[in-house]
Amino acid sequence: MKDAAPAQIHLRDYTPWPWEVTRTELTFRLDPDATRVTSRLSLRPRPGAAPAPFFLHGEELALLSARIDGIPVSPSVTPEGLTCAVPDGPFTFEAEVEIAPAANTALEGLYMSNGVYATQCEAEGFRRITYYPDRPDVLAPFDVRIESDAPVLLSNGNPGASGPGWAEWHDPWPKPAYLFALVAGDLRAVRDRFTTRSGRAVDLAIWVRPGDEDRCAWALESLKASMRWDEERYGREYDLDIFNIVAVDDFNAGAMENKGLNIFNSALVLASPDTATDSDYERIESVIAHEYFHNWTGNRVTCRDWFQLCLKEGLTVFRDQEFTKDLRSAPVKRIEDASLMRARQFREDGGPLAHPVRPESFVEINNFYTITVYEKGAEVVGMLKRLVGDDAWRRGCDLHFDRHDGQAVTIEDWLSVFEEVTARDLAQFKRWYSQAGTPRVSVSEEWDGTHLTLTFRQSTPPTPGQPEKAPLVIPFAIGLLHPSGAELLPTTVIELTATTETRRFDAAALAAAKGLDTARPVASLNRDFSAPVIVDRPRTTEENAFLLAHDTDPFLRWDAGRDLARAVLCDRATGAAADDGAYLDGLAAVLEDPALDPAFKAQVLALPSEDDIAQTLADRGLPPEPLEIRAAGETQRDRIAARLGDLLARTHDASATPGPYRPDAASAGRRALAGASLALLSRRDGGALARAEFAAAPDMTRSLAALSALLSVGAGAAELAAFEARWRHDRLVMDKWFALQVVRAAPAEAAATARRLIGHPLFTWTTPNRVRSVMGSLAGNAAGFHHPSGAAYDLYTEGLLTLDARNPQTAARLSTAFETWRRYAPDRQAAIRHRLDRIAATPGLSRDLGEMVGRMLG
Ligand code: 0A1
Ligand code: ZN
Repeated sequence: MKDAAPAQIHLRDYTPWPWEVTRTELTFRLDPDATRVTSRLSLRPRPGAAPAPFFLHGEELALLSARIDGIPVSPSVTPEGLTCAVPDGPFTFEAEVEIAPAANTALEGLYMSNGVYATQCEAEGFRRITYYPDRPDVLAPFDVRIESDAPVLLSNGNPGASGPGWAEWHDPWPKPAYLFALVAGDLRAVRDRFTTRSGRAVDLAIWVRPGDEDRCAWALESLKASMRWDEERYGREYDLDIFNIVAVDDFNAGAMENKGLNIFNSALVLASPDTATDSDYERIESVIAHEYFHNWTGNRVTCRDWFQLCLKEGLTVFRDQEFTKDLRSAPVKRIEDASLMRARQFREDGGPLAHPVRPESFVEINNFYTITVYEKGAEVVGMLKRLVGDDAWRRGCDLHFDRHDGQAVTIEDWLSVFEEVTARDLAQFKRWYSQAGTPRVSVSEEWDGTHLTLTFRQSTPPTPGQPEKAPLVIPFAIGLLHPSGAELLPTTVIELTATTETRRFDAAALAAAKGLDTARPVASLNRDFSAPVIVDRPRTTEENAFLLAHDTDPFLRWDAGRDLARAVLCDRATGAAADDGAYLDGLAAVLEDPALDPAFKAQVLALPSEDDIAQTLADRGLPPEPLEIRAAGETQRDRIAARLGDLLARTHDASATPGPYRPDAASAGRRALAGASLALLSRRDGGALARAEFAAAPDMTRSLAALSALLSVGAGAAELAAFEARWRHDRLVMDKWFALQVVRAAPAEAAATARRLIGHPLFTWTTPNRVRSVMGSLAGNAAGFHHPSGAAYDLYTEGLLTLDARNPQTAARLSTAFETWRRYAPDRQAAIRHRLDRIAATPGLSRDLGEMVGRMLG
């Protein structure tokens, strides 16, 4: 267990470490219960450093011996690390420690997953391997020797000498300890080769458990595509002779960019048409790219301290988003990213866990690998690119890489290269990094018969610790449309900098130039989701219908359709009269339009999430009632099926993808549309078509779509059993089986379903994917999670506590299910508060979960 009263760490307290590590040599003698790690650090004082005690981080280590310059010493040891007296000049520090990887269920440091040794050192896991200055601004070249009878022994960098039972690795690129990795076990490689554009031959290998070799082809293709893309788009080449990726089943996150040895959650590597869905394929492609891109944005240029996390994460997410846009459909990807921001980041930004993209304090850094740091961080990078333009963007990135290669830097360093390249002052823009909360841009319009005047007013609500907000630089893309549907003003980016700004457009002249009559135009606001803000300019049903039919910006078309759906669902959920005529007409027109991409149609066909409706109601001061929201969605789906049934049937049939499964975006889009149509059609036929499709499903995408459609109409018991019988042996497919039942359970049955699955022989608290498939899915079933019986709250609370004793990081992440508690009516607030209080009062709570619950209650 961690500290009882842990301290806050503040950005303002940063000081550099007084020493430099010129070389790190490590030897591992692996054993599940008693691994011996010997370390030899070559150190010298950092020039100009003030005298300070020599402290090395270390947690849960048994120190066996320590030596300075070869002479035994007895450091003073605390649960956080060791301190000892050291010489004034250069010296070596050696230590031998013992650790127990098999007992490590927290999955931080060195642990075991199905008999394979693996590491996870970001953010502060290396200190569970040996004593070290475990901070990202201490960089060193690493030499590693592994002794073990495991057949495969891997670490970072290039391979050195090896023999039976041992192997050596040398990483020439200085790196912080968080990028260290070691893997050992019975693994098989699927290999390929990549030649960089300057001619370096790189051996690529994906290491998996025996039997999984035939599920690596997609990950390898994605890796090669990423390597090529980074050369073409950013001029960045790979810099070692070898690039290894290892898939492990037990992993707290998605994947990790350790230098030359990426370690992945197996769910983000392994794919075959039989076992993985189209979304899995897309995710794998983007996460492989994300980790690969970190080689430059994160590894070659790293972060000075953990407050700068967005420096590597925001930028790398932005780069992986660009990669997906280039390989797939840019508008569809933009809609996905904007939906994620609105669904998850706006929710975080509007609740008790809100924090800036660059936080200013933390108790446990693992709690800040958030949607805000990653996704809002990427949006901030995207806004920067939009503001400086493509050309300056590339020159700025080049300068960043040239200037800071091998360094650990800050957001100030990052912004200053763009200031230099553009001669533009980015001081105000920097507020995006320091101010939490989702900005609102309210837009009012004035029409005088010839001119349209738009007035923009920006504000950012108070967030924890930040009562007052200053205006931001907001690149706000707009367009104007003539009532005939013609575009009068093509996409134009307005830079909003003051609290209130006004722009006047000569609509008469714009119309005349196109040979059109003068008429009041319709404004299309925040095109392409150009800024991560809430636009406060309620659109009428007519305006939404018009934009859905005519806007040239695909994001706005989708957004207008979403607004129509949201209005209908909010009315239904609050018992108001709902008129869905315009919405249904708009849907029909989209489905009938042969020019539209099927993937886009599938996005338009999806209803807003229950959480979206809950938040919309809460914003209007109406406490949301999750059961009513569920009922509103069910009614609406029935109505869509009744009204558009024939069209949906035609859409479904026309979206067939005959022939062998291909994971490309066009095929996946057709399957997405077929699946969305099937779900709605099942409401008319009681699941008959879905049952037939399930029986004949040629791949996992269609099998799961059919099963999901069946479960959502209360059918599918036989199919669930058949699915289990077929896939029992396959952990990744079984995660889908666990998750789907909980997500699709009726509200009154969700908690009982989850409880039953926790009792299933294949359930385990030690594999995060499995825990998330039940617990995460329960939180995702909003009407089930918030059922008035409180059964889900109880189960979830028990689950968090059970998990916390084994894996604090994953428990802390799952606890965010409660972050919205203040949006509900008083009785439900009290019910959730009671559970949060119970968690907070639990003796021995981890620092991770303790901090989260404290902030949520705070
Ligand atoms: N840097 C990784 C994410 C990551 C972060 C923390 C982890 O364990 C605590 C694991 C992975 C990425 O952005 O992909
Ligand atoms: Zn990352």
